[in-house]
Amino acid sequence: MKFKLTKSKRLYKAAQRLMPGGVNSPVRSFNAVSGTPVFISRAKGAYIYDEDGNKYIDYMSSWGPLIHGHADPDVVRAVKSAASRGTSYGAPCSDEISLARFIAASFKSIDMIRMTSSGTEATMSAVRLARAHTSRDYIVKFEGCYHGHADYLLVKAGSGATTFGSPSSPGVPKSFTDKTLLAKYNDVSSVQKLYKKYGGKIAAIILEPVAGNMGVVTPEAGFLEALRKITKKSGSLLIFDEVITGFRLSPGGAQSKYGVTPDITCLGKIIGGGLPVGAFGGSRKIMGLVAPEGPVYQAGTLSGNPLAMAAGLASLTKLKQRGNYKKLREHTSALVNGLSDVIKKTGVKASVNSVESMFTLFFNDVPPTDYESALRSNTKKYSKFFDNLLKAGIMFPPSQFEAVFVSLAHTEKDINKTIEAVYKSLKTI
Ligand code: KE4
Repeated sequence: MKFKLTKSKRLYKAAQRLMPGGVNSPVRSFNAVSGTPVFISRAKGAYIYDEDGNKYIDYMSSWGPLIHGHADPDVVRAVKSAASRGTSYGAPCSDEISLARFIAASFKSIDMIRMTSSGTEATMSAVRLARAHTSRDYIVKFEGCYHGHADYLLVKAGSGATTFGSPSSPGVPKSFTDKTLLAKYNDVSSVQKLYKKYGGKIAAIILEPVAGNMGVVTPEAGFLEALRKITKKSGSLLIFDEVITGFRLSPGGAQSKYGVTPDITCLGKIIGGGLPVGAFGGSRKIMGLVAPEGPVYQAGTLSGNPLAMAAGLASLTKLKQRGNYKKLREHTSALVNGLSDVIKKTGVKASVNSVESMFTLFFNDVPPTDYESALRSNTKKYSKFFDNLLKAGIMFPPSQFEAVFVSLAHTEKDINKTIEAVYKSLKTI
């Protein structure tokens, strides 16, 4: 069947009249690649289907949450059952305790946790909490890391902020970002320089312990340990934004994989099983400052929503079953090894950064180690590559500066089909 996007094109036109860029989140607009976003009609397991009936092997996984794939039967059953008892109470429910208990048992840095409805709220609240705990105002973030769209974090931010060329967005008064200091990922000296100048005024360092939002960039040996040492010595806090890596890299996230314990952890995506969720957690001493126990105000109408709690619990409980992380690792390495082979075979200037079940294929002969090197990737080639794959029924993320996610629903057959499609796509570039 000839690949066509007639219905998506029509829907896109209607959407553009009602929503900025026709979408509710910029990266979905495909502006960075082919241009017409596909409108999805349904999804199941590793596959998504658009309104024109095209079927895709999905590696976006809704930007990370769907570690079991789409419409996982256990997650759907949990959501249906919760919904039959009401969709939101505006009052506490026992599933909030169950999910909080599950997460606290998985992350030794977390005694207490506050649920939110997005990763943005989680990181925004974590920074406020760190500032209150230390009575200091400055924060350090890394170029290329993305922590959601809170004003003072939209500075040289990755993900869509980079894709659409507004890493430091208009509409954010300079005074809001004056206290946001920028360092270079994997460059400890850039952090030391900031601490030399601002040391006693820095409340916290916030980072993605494995960056997913400049494409996948992994921490070099000693980098995370150095940040832990610097923050401890200066009385500032270390915040790990594990919205992507939490429960993806290991049952205890990046902090358990790399053996570095932060003071505050931000979570999202996987812990909500595909429903709106975020969370931030830490020691009793730090989290005890959060209202109503403490003075640091933080709130949310749908925080701890019973459906999101039920979906998250079902997803995490299932993920804990033996052999799942091993299966994710094996499938991802089969795919990544296959991609490296076809890159070599075609001679295309490209490289892959990968860790556990997330990776990025960069059109860059040197695997990026920071924002600067990631930005040297050839985004025009990525756009062509993405488009070829789309037409071959493979959905990679529609931007060079995002992560590809492998789920437990991807089969060996899917992996082999993907390698073949990448080979064909690279040959035409
Ligand atoms: P949300 O507010 O989008 O739930 O989470 C913000 C966030 C925080 N921290 C990290 C490490 C994140 O990756 C994100 C959001 N990720 C992007 C994609 N890389 C979400 C996709 C989108 O913006 O539509």
